[in-house]
Amino acid sequence: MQSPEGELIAILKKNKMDFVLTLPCEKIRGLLYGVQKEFFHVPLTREEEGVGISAGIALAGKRPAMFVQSSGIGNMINALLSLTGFYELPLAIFISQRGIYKEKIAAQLPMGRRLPHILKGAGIAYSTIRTKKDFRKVEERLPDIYKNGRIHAFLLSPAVFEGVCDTDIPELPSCPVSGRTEAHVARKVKPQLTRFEILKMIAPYLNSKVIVCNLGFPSKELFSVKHQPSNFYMLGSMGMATPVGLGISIASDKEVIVIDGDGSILMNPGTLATAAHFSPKNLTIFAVDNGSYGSTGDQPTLTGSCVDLSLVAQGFGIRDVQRVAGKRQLITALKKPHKRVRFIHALAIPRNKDVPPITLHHLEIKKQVMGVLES
Ligand SMILES: Cc1ncc(C[n+]2csc(CCOP(=O)(O)OP(=O)(O)O)c2C)c(N)n1
Repeated sequence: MQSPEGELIAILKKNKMDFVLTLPCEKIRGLLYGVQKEFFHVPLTREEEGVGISAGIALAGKRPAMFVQSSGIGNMINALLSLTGFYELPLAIFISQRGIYKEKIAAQLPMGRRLPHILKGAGIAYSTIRTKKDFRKVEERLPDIYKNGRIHAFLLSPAVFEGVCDTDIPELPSCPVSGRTEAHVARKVKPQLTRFEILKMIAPYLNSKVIVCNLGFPSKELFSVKHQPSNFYMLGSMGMATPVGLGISIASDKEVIVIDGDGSILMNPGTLATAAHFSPKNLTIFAVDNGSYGSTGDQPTLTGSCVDLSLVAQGFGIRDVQRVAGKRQLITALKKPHKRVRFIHALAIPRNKDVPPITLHHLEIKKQVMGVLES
């Protein structure tokens, strides 16, 4: 019997799909792996970017399809309406709809559950895919999308792909460490530690500082390594850790450390310019660069190949940039006094630690952090 991934891919092939553009969700990681192998793959840094690239692909007469998480639709709406819809360009969007089936992450509920209403309000047609039988809706709709220049969203329930990924899908390629930029090699800074190991090592230096931590495994790992009332765990909102930390640092005197990730920084790099502009001396951006979207299954990000986050931070105007990897370098960097915003680029190897979920309610997290900020 064919896997659901295989069935869906067969339909896409039959309909002569040319390009797939992806930003991962762990609920469809098997499907992502499959489409990547079968079609020309464009890995995205932000979902909105994919709408633009798809428009270009469609203008060139080819057939694009995007694979994203429901949260990513929030990053796409303007471009979908003012570009794809406005110019009547075709786009099939396959959305991993969170918040509707065995959801463990509460922050996925607001966007995931409202998604049909949001699409309706935006005038974007959609079909719900609850079981494999619903794939016939994909078969029915695809010809119209590409023939008549329409946008159509397919809302994929995690139930459809439940359980199959782990058995059927070969290992995802891990971060191509050897492909890291020459600058890394020249400075002999090679990743040695996982994110979890790094967090354990820096934990004593986080004491009583305000910590804003990246979503997913980074927050869960920090919670298990060192919980303190001044930790603000991002439970959703990819790309927003650094902006939140910047906001706190310009509105208070407290020392703030943002623990961010390469995928999240690539999703919203412009905020580094704003940080450089204000250059708060109480702000540290600690970028754990494991060359992958760790929380969704270690799909490689482009820092594993062409992007050097140290140079990115410098290019956006941050003057205090340090690239570190081993324990001694990590600690020295954190202990060093700083007079302006600093960017500590911590190279890491991929992999998550199997840690329990965060047991605090999100409003409790807020209350604890606000309590510290008021004091
Ligand atoms: C807008 C949006 N798109 C996609 C996701 C799914 N997602 C959650 S965490 C994550 C990976 C984050 O990667 P990175 O910032 O590099 O941190 P890492 O887990 O590797 O430490 C992704 C893609 C999301 N939550 N929101």
